[in-house]
Amino acid sequence: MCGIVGAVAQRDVSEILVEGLKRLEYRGYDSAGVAILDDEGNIGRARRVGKVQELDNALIEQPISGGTGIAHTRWATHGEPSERNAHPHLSCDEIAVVHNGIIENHVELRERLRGLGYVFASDTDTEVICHLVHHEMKSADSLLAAVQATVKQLHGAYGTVVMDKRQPQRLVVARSGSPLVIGYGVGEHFVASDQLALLPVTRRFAFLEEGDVAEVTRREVTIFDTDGNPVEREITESNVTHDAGDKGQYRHYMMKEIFEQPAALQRTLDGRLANGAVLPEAFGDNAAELLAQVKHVQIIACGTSYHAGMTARYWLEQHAGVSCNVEIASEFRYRRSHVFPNSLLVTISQSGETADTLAALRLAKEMGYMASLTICNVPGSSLVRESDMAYMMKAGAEIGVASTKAFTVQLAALAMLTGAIGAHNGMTAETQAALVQSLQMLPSKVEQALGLDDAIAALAEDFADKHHALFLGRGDQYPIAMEGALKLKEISYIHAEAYASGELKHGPLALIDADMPVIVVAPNNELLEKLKSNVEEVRARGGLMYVFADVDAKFESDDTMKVINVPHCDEFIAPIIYTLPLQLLSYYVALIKGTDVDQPRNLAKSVTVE
Ligand code: HGA
Repeated sequence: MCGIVGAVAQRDVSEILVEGLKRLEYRGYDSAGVAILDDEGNIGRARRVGKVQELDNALIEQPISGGTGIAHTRWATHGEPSERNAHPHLSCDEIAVVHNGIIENHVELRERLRGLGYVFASDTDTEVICHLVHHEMKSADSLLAAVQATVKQLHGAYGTVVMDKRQPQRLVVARSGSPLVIGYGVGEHFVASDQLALLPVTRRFAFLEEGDVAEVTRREVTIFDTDGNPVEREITESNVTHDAGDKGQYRHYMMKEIFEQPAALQRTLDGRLANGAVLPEAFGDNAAELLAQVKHVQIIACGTSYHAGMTARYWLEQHAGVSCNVEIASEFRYRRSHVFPNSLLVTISQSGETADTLAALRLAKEMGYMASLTICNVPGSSLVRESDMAYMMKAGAEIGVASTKAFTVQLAALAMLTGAIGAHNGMTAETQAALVQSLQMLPSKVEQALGLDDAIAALAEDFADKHHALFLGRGDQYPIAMEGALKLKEISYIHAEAYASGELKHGPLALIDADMPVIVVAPNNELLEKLKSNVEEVRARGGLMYVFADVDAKFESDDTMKVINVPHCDEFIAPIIYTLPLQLLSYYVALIKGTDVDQPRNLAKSVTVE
């Protein structure tokens, strides 16, 4: 999603800005731009639709240099992706602004500003910030004061950086709903929407909190809270690594990340299982005491993380003896819901900045949940900072927009949560030990499942000319079917839907014909016979099936069905194992279709807008 980079230095900052944008590219965006204040006090601006490389080429042809600058990758929410809508936006060639988020009262502000004589050059909501700051500068005694007055008038979400040519060598930044981090250098300072953008120039960061406004100059960073009081925000030394530059032997990050899963799972399990039990400390220092009191779990997430939560509902209710609800964050936050006694709120988000999930957490905190836990891959992210407990996934940076390794690591974390909560709700020591043993086998089982690579690459050919696909699963494999369908949609643009296969006869069976491939996930579990009946329902209507099945499930390939045998595994970890062939299938189909696998159209990685 949108990326922001800013710098105030003695040296030319153009390269720092462009390199920063490149590091945020994986999030998905449609255009990029930069504005730099040169030594003569003029703002030079370049904007391009498409990749940051286009912007880079433009800057090579016509360099813009100077010591203060801001840059942006835009994922359009208001106004089509075009050069005129790309950030930075200017007001009267004096103020430049970049912004992540959505200004909800932009229509009303736009009208007011038009009345004041401002002419709008774009269709974005962002441009109102720019003119509003310009207008406030007429009565304010500093850029800081003008921005403070401006943000009071904004409704919605923003992470914004403002530059004024009349007040050189400074940036003013403000955060409400979209993350911003300040990077501390020696005699120079930086800002960004994600620390990854600034790793080449510094490792010392302070994360702005909600409502903060900060003035950043070469020598000083001064931060003010919502009420305008000066505040200190802790400066931490980051040990985050950025491996985005290296795809290794792989053609795409997505493939690299699919094959990283054994290592990512091993990392997430290391040190968190001992003596046949899950160590509650995996969820935070204070987790042992809190998890012991849980009687109900409410999971909140979006997209792939939601599917991980759906799977966990089966596990928690079956093995941990607690009730569980799972809800999409954007629904939860706008609906009236009730809190059960001793309820644990669990949020799941790869980035820890998913706007809807973060808003749902904040809302839930006011609703009286016993405690909150986040399962998250990014240390220091908003969800981690604002939750009572945090499970750090340690999956490593995930660059591909379509989530792969983050999903299976989230599932491993939720399996551990099942053990940690179950231990206090009647899960026997034997069941706990069996769960731990299954988890310990995960990395090697995943490695084995990746051995299906060639077989699935061949299978993908069948999908190249298809426009629709149906995924079926039952029980804890139903969310896996949903995740398989989502992956196929995301990267190959084939319309795919998932159903709990018992639902077939209630509607989707009407869609079955030879042009609608049906993908079935069929481990050998207690629902196998039921699933086999559903398979027969499809066969009787001339459907073509692709069945991912345990050898012992005894499916055989014939004219209407291709069977791919998935390595045998314990039932508990089967949802994780069956995810892998579906990831590989969507990857190879996308490859054949020639789509942009790592940055699929219209999508963004870290969804920081509502
Ligand atoms: N609303 C602004 C910024 C969008 C954004 O933050 N995307 O991630 C625009 O449409 O330009």
